[in-house]
Amino acid sequence: MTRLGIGRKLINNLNKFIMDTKNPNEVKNNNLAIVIVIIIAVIIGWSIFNSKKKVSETAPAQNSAANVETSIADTAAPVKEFVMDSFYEMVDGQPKPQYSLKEITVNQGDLVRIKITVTKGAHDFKIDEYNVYADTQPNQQMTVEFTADKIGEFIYYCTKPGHRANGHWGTLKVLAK
Ligand SMILES: [Cu+2]
Repeated sequence: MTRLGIGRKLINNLNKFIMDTKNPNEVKNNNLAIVIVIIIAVIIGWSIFNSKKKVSETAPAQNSAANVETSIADTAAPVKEFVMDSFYEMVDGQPKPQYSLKEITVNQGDLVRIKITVTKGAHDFKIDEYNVYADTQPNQQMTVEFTADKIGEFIYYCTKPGHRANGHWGTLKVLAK
């Protein structure tokens, strides 16, 4: 806009100069001056047009890049990560298998990531409704991952004989958005 301002000022000054010149002998010179003014105006106008064109060419590219980032951020599901041990302990001479987390609460649509480490005994991990299963191996962290697309309460449990009945289970709560 400053270039436009300078251009206008220049044209105004030249016009003023032409108007102020009353001498008829200078009419031809005036005509020449008018032609020069027009040429200058065209050059300035052209350069402004080009500079605006450059801006309008680059601006949409930047906007679309920003839109892509936004849409990725909007669609990417929040990740809910949990870490738990899977083990048994002796209670009154009886083995009590269990997960260290008895309850997990997430929101519908969350990407749920559960890292499970078996620290004692032989166990696995299953959620029937989500078709999630991990044959967890002793002393190594194993990860299950799924999208919590179903609302409700679901049981995660160990399928080893007698384990679920003896307490090797927990509750996954998926809350509506
Ligand atoms: Cu178990």
